[in-house]
Amino acid sequence: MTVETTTRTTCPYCGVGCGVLATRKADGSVSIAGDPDHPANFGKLCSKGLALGETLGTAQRLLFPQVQGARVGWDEATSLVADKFSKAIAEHGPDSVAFYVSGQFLTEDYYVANKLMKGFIGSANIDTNSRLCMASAVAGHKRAFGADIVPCNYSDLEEADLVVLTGSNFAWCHPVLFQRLQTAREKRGTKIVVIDPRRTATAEAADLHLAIKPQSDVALFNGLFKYLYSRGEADCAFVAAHTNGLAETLLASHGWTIEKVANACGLAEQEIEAFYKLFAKTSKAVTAFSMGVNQSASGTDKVNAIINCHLLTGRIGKTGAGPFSITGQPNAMGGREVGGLANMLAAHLEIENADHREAVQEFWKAPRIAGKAGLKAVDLFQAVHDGRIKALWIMATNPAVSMPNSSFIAEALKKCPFVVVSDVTAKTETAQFAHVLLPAQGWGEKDGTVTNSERRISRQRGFLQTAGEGRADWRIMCDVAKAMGFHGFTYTSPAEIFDEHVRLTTVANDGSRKLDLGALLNQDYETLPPQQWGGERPFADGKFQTPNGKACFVPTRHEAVVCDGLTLNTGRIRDQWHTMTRTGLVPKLFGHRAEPHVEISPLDAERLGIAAASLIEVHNDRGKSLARALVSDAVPPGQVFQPMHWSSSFANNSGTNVAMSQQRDPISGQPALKSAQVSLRPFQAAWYGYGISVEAVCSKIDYFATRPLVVGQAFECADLCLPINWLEFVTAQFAGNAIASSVQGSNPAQFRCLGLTDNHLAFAFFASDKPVAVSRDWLQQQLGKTVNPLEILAGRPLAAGEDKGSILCACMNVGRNQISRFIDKNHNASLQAVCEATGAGTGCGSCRIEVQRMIHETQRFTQAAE
Ligand SMILES: Nc1nc2c(c(=O)[nH]1)N[C@H]1C(S)=C(S)[C@@H](COP(=O)(O)OP(=O)(O)OC[C@H]3O[C@@H](n4cnc5c(=O)[nH]c(N)nc54)[C@H](O)[C@@H]3O)O[C@H]1N2
Ligand SMILES: Nc1nc2c(c(=O)[nH]1)N[C@H]1C(S)=C(S)[C@@H](COP(=O)(O)OP(=O)(O)OC[C@H]3O[C@@H](n4cnc5c(=O)[nH]c(N)nc54)[C@H](O)[C@@H]3O)O[C@H]1N2
Ligand code: SF4
Ligand SMILES: [Mo]
Repeated sequence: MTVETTTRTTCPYCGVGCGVLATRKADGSVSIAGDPDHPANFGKLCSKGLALGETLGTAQRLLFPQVQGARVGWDEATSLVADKFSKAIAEHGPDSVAFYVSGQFLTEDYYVANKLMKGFIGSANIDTNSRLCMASAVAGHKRAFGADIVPCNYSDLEEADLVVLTGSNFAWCHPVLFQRLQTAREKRGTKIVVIDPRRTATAEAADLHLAIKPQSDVALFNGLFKYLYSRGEADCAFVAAHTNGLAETLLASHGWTIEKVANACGLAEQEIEAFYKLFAKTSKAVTAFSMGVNQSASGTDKVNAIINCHLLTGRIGKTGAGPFSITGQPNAMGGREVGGLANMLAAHLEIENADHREAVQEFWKAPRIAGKAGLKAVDLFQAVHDGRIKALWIMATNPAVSMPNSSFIAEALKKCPFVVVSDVTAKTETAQFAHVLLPAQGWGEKDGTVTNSERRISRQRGFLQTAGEGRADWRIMCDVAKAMGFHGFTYTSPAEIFDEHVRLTTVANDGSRKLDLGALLNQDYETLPPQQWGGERPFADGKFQTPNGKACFVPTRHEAVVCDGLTLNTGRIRDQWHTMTRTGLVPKLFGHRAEPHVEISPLDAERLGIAAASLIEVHNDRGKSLARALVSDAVPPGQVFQPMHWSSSFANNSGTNVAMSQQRDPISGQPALKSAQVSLRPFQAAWYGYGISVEAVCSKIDYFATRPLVVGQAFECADLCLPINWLEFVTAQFAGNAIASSVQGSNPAQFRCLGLTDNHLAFAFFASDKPVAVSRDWLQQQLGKTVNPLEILAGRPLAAGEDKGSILCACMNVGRNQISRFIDKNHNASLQAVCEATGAGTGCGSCRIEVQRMIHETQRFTQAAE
């Protein structure tokens, strides 16, 4: 290829759904930029989106179909899968098989999976990781609006005067949208309230942060409801014309005085009152929510408690106002449109409704149609464990890491007679249990559509040649369906599938369903521009999708949660995506957080004898994991926070979900992934280690966390036992290369060594009885270079000023030391000045909050010193 080609596509990560321009250079490399014309991001991208070009290598890819680890051809793999599924169905009935799919599927993949399971196999045993993500929002929307419809769009965040972010770390998880909000706020003075038990980066940017007790959201919003009503803030005309059921909900909120709310939420009455007052007086108010709301045993009630307040004040369907569920995955919304969850049918038609079933069956010309809801994720894996599921097909998700109680999931997968996994890599925990592994096309190769948080459908377009024999997920399923003898899967392109999906949304739709994509019918799929369904605000006309067209208030119950031990809260960090199969390939995305960690309050750390940067064992009766202690007052005493990302692919004995329980919301079936009861104890490491190596290293010691470098890898490690002989230990465990130089300290845990290949640094290893203190960023840059061995063994540059420190700004590669050196010299520098001088925060901007914190801390320190 000699010319550069630029393709307009969409980011495969979060639900913001940013438009991406991917340019294939003449040398085959790919450069990534934000699409200035995409209405989600107008040219911006976050650290993860900007690093997409570095995830396209094929070294980690699954290239060929495999059966029991051996390469086979597609025909053999396809007929084996078809046979096993057909046999299970013939012997044990359609409910003995299941699909577990993903919000990272394209709409076309999702449509085919759902059609195959519900219309042709005749079971509704298809569930998805969206059960762990959006199920409570879906259930809440259905109860309130009669259908799963998101009332807002992104510009509402910019046009609101108050944005309440609850259960959402917006700054890290939806960074481009957060930047849009911040930019609007600079002009408009938007007030931001953050409701989160932790002081997140988002909370630091807020005007008011309510650090509520975990799981007390329903109390807070029931109290708000009562406050609004009793202060005469209800929009009586709206309530009368457009809602049902006020009386019951009023009754349910009756007892929620500010005092009682303060007690339930563990906050001061003044804080609650400040929030309520602000909400009461600001008619342009958006309440945006995500996993802190949805992933809860009371998730659906939390959603409705929020919606109730918006209905009461008529703040819905209007510019700058509404309850706004923010989706997680790139196509969480598209999956809901095609009905790809166990309790849905298709195109917002209901599985419980016989007319709907008949309409869909007729449209599909399907031999049968699932007559009842299927198993939801947690129940589905329970059924796998019980032996009720004989054949399971997992696509585009890694449940062995992301489902709660992961040891139980591993057991279930191990027991299952037939497991098929479709993925872009074989290096996932789930893939280890597969009888058949099918290589899927990855981002950049595949083609289709996704729908973002504001109901905007965008095209993802391929611009790369497919690695190995990878195939589109829809095509893999169609081939299996055909081999099972089903008609109706003869598509030759995603455009045909999309067209069928679009037509299904118009079936039996006389305007009764707002999900009507009819307008897209005559548009060219290849050039389809991003567009929203349901209009900017689907409820602008005040008509909801309930039988009488009115929205429903839903009485909600606060259940106090008692926890004797510590509450384990879990979630995301800024620069990693889920189980790290893609972001984990990019060295710079480890600059922000390098290894599994647990945030713990200084008080609990002291009480439990946990030193900063030491290792902790997080445990309960389901299992245990190891992680680095990040002592921080961002988490209140009694709570700890562990990111969900790490698994045994990146660190021995890590994995947050070993501790999580199967507890779930009774209505949505969504697991309570934000709260488990755990205990912590110090890991009694006899030594801690840090190393870098050009060659791959893997070790079986207790704790070993690795991350990629541009060349080679870096690792952190620790063990309960001291090696008898360090030289032998290092040679055996870490590197094939001979050790060129070493230093043994007086303390038996102290040891440093390095290895050279042709005079270039091949590896270096440092051990100590305390967490190793060396200049990691500098050392990592020395790998593969000609070095001064003394300098390497010292662990830091002998000349001052060369050490960047850990990377704070992943986009511009700016380290903490660089920033603090500038702040030290320029005490009164503004955030803008620091960013301009150092380059930090001038990419996606999501580290600006942390730069601001560094400035504040220096100023505080200087003031105290003065
Ligand atoms: N960087 C990054 N971004 C992502 C992803 C990623 O993996 N990495 N994943 C995407 C996906 S799929 C999703 S679902 C979204 C998730 O996006 P978010 O929901 O914003 O992220 P989380 O970190 O899961 O959880 C949000 C917050 O809920 C808080 N929380 C915990 N318990 C409670 C509670 O009882 N009440 C309240 N009010 N808050 C509580 C937690 O402290 C946490 O800060 O992010 C998307 N974006
Ligand atoms: N403790 C805890 N657990 C959680 C959460 C939490 O907050 N706390 N959050 C939950 C939420 S909201 C979510 S969304 C889930 C996410 O959890 P998962 O969906 O399990 O996480 P991913 O790592 O995104 O898994 C996607 C998989 O699909 C593969 N893949 C990528 N592209 C393609 C493709 O085109 N085709 C195919 N076939 N495969 C592909 C990737 O390599 C990867 O293995 O985790 C949930 N688990
Ligand atoms: S905010 Fe970041 S992760 Fe989300 S879609 Fe945009 S670039 Fe991708
Ligand atoms: Mo999610």
